[in-house]
Amino acid sequence: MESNFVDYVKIYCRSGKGGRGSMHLHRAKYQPNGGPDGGDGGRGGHIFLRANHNYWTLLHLRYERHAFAGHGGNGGKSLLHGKDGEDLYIDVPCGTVAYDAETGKYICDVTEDGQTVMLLKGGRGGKGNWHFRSATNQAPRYAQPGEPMQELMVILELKLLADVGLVGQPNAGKSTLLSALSSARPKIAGYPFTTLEPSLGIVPYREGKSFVMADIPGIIEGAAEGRGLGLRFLRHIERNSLLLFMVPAETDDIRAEYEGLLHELEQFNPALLQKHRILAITKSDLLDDELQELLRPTLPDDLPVLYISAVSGSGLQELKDTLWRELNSESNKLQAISEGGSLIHRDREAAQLQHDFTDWQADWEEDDKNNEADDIFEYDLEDLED
Ligand SMILES: Nc1nc2c(ncn2[C@@H]2O[C@H](COP(=O)(O)OP(=O)(O)OP(=O)(O)O)[C@@H](O)[C@H]2O)c(=O)[nH]1
Ligand SMILES: [Mg+2]
Repeated sequence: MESNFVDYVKIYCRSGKGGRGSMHLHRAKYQPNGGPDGGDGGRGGHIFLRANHNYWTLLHLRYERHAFAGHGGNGGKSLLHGKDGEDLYIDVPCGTVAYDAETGKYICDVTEDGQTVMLLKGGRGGKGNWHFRSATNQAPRYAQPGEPMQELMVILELKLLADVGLVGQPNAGKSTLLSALSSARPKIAGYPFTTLEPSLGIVPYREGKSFVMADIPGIIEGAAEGRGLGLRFLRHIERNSLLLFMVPAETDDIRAEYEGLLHELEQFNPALLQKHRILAITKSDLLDDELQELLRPTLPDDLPVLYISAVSGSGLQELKDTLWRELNSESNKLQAISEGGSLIHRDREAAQLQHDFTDWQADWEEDDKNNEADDIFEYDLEDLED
């Protein structure tokens, strides 16, 4: 089955080239040397990345291998200005990050609906010969070519923007909790790896307030090295400001399981350990009160720990109160501001890029062949400086 959750695409982008300036000389019946009247070329189209809250994934771009902006039109006689090339907007969900596919370098990200960032600038149009008339040369027979187009292989990667990320082994009850607290309906079942792709839910809180919770696939030992569903989804919790760890009540050694999860996160990105954490002991309906008290002293004591049951509903209000309090604590907000940059701006691993590189190379070459034909004039960039 093909997944609808697409959080990674690669697109070959090309801005438009600038239109050529015209070198037309005006001729009319009684004006044999009417002078230069060649107009300027239009500018080539830009390529923009734009956040659009109507999209939740990059699915709509899955088969979009190319993004070409329009070329600028050539200038014409009678000072006719060439038409500007059409700009192109790549619409993406909020939380999309763009990387240069060749170097892995971070380019930009868009987070707010409508936020627009230029990925590639269109070439400027060349000036027509009219600009070059002078006392010594009243009929210049040259004009500028337009600036060339620019190209870029871009990787777009979605990082979900949720306030709370659920972290737990498969079967911990993450999806059950999300469906108990929000109107999201992720699949729930009594076997590991029920959840194969992240989903988001909006959790209503008191007085019309709400926060966003992300259910991601279960994390197992070795996830950071790619075991299970691994690495691929861990990046989605890089942007959550709060992590809710979940360990089922029937686990033999709750503390060890919690520490194992911490370890996987640390392997993936040590900065994740800076985030505020809460531990929920799930399925607590399986333990009576007495047993819960008995277990207390063995639980980790450096973070808030709560017993919850998504099935009976016990502890859920207290959980929401705690999540809300932590989300709004001053230290959490300050931290979000100070570290926000370093987490999301990490460049991508060169090794992975190399692997990715080969499958689009063929495409790109093919494309080049098709487009060479109309690039016949030469550019002199120095001429183009304003
Ligand atoms: N008794 C009890 N069972 C629960 C509770 N929450 C979840 N379960 C059961 O635990 C099993 C796993 O629940 P899921 O919510 O699918 O677990 P998950 O963490 O999303 O699992 P993966 O998606 O595989 O990572 C299901 O059979 C649920 O019915 C609870 O509070 N009490
Ligand atoms: Mg699940």
